[in-house]
Amino acid sequence: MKFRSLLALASLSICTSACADDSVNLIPNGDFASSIDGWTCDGSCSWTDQGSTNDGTGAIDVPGLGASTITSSCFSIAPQTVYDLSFDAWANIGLAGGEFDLFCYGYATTDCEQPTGNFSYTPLYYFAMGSWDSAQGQYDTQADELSALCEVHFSANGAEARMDHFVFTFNHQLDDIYADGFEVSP
Ligand SMILES: [Ca+2]
Repeated sequence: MKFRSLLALASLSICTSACADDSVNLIPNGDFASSIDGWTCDGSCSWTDQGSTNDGTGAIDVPGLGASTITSSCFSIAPQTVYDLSFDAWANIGLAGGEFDLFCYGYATTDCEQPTGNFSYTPLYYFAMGSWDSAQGQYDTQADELSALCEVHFSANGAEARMDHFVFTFNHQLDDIYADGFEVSP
């Protein structure tokens, strides 16, 4: 078998194993299936059955003058990897607008105890007034990162706010084989 064919096979097998993980959402309870378990708030928050999708799952609900930050639990990530992330937000704020800023932070330990200083920032400027809006971003992990957590800092001008459908999924690895250009078919 020619060298190029072997390379193609090697790339295919890498894609097969990596692509199998594409749909795995790494954020624990990112869809608030039946509770806000795994999430913490810096003020009052609760579970609501009014989620962003019609899949029968709920959302995290923050009353006006409730929390201003919600934080996920810690989850495992792979070093040198690009992840896609997204989330949905809802508020009842009239014409004033609001802002939901998603931050995801990386840690060099498996338990989110040793921050690396690396993070991603995905802002959602909200003007939808009583309907769901969404934001998408990416997070590139460093060579020393093994865990992460995400949190939203938000300002909804004292109005009720909801967040739902947090997704953090594998996009691609930053390995040498990709840097060499073999991700492109010959
Ligand atoms: Ca949901």
